[in-house]
Amino acid sequence: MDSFHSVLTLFEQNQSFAISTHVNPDGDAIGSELALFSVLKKLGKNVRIFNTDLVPKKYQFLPKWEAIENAEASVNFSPEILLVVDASSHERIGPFLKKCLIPTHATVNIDHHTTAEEFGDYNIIIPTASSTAEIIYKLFESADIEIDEACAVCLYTGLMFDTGCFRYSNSDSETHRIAANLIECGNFAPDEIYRYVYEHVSLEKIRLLGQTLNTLELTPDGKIAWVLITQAMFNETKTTFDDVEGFVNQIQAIENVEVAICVCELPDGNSKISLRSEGSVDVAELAAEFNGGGHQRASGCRINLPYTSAISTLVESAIRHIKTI
Ligand SMILES: [Mn+2]
Repeated sequence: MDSFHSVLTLFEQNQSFAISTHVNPDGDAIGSELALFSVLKKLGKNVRIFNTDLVPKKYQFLPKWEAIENAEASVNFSPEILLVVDASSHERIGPFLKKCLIPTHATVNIDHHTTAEEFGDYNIIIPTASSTAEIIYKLFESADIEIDEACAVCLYTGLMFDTGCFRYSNSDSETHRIAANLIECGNFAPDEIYRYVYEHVSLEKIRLLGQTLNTLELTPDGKIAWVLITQAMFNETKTTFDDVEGFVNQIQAIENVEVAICVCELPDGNSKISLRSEGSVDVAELAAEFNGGGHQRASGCRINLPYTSAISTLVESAIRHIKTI
């Protein structure tokens, strides 16, 4: 690929690099940053990583995670090259970094989101790739760059996270082949990585999940299921909106459920919605009715209504979508 070649040439011809990613970084974001970091370090480059948000606890097993610095630390660093990974848009690295982290030579944007903007001087955007980690793997592979153990662990974590542990439809034979190669290069046990990422759930979150499941309701035919999380539930369990991650998938997993809806009461009394579909209903279309967006099987929107009205409006809409299939 031409864009691979241009970016590899930048690696050769420049000495100082900064790396960043989106706010609230996930496994793919952090794994991709650290994989680039380890390879550039090995090439003898001056390289630093700056993120708006801290590394979540569950990713604090990744090799060299401590190297990730906060946004303010970037003020006296003027890199030749800025590498932005998995971000969708320049804004998503956070306002401070967008304003202050300016490379003297070029910005490189590496991403796999279908909505990714071409904000870089160089853009490697591959929407068919499962993850940014997969793109970085292919970038290294194309130049015969050695993927050492640290790099392999980071890329595997990105791949695993963005494919939902190889459960989503973005996971195919190629994703599995890459995963197998990474396991061989990295000499690690995949189950150990799984445990780090998914089995460090806080007790508070489990209590919130318990309360959330108590609110479960279904349409009489069992095809639409929804749960509700109120501000009172957050307060009582000492949790925040971040802890809701993954709940809607549990509802989607119920037998016969075609559309799963998770409604969250916002501090201002309005509602934030996550939607999942097993495939028959396009929940991106459903979300679009409320100015939201996403993918066919996973989407979200905000509805400026209290949760009771938001739920009835959404369920009615979902019923219409199921009828038109
Ligand atoms: Mn990603």
